[in-house]
Amino acid sequence: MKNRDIELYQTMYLIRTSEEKIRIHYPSDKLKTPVHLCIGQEAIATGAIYPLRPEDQVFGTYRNHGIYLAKCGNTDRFFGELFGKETGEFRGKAGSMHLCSPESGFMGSSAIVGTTIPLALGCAFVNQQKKNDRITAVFFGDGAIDEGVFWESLNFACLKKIPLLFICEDNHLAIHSKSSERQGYRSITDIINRFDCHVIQSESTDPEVIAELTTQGITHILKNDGPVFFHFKYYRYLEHVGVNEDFQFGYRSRDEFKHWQAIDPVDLQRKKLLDNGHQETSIRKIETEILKRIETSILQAIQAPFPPDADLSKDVLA
Ligand SMILES: Cc1ncc(C[n+]2csc(CCOP(=O)(O)OP(=O)(O)O)c2C)c(N)n1
Ligand SMILES: [Mg+2]
Repeated sequence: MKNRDIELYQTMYLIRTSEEKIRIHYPSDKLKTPVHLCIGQEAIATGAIYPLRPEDQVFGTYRNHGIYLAKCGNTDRFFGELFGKETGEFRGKAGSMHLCSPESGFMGSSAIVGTTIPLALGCAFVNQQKKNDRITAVFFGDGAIDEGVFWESLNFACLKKIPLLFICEDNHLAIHSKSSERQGYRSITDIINRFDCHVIQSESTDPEVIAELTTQGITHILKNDGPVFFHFKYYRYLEHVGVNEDFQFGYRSRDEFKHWQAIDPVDLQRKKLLDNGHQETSIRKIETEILKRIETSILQAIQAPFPPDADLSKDVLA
């Protein structure tokens, strides 16, 4: 893993810059989809997906841009989908909230909280039956823990030692509701530790730390020791859905944000690259290449045709 520091930075820079571009284009109404941005959260998808192999599988939520870009990285199909075009991953029908790319191992995402957890469980169960050593990871927010299906899935996974990584991305918010207003317990990890489940927790915004912890989880799974629950904390920089800051609504304060901004994952990793001896010019070169790639994909998406009207009811179950 000689270039791990730079590879992780490239992925995080790709995610951050793609979303910053979405912020610019969103008000034009050309993006035909609501967006739930993951700015501030990049280290988790980047670090957790890094040790996975191409054949390993991931599931996500509507806040999935980081997962898509870390696992599939196809900016042409990514922006094509967001702009609702024929060139999109699902020819414009999935939008941001249902992005996935099964051939790259991104198996599904959904707007309905908690729903991909049992799908991931089923997928991991198949892998276990086939003894194919594939790993499945499911990303979900702290709000999904409020859903019964999370507990049913966790219970079954522990009982049957299912090779599944439960990755909880905890921003302590479900839209505007804080965990303390929703949860009748203090520590989720204390509770899950009572299950036959390996628990790993971190507040780190360093993708190398997340990658190390995920590697530990994978090792646990490959020994057939059952599922792993990761509790990763982060801070959502922007509003729940949309592209703006929302500190004016009073449900959270800018002071809280400042603490997390000081440990911003992208900035930290860039500083680390310089400390590790990478030259400023070579970092800039990488950034410029990624930026160009994103701009080209956006331009292509804007120019691409919409799917024909006749396709409206194609691939739709009714
Ligand atoms: C089953 C279900 N209940 C309620 C909603 C409305 N809803 C949409 S997003 C959301 C918050 C989920 O929070 P969390 O899982 O922590 O994810 P985050 O947005 O913080 O990433 C809720 C309640 C929904 N989409 N699905
Ligand atoms: Mg949340």
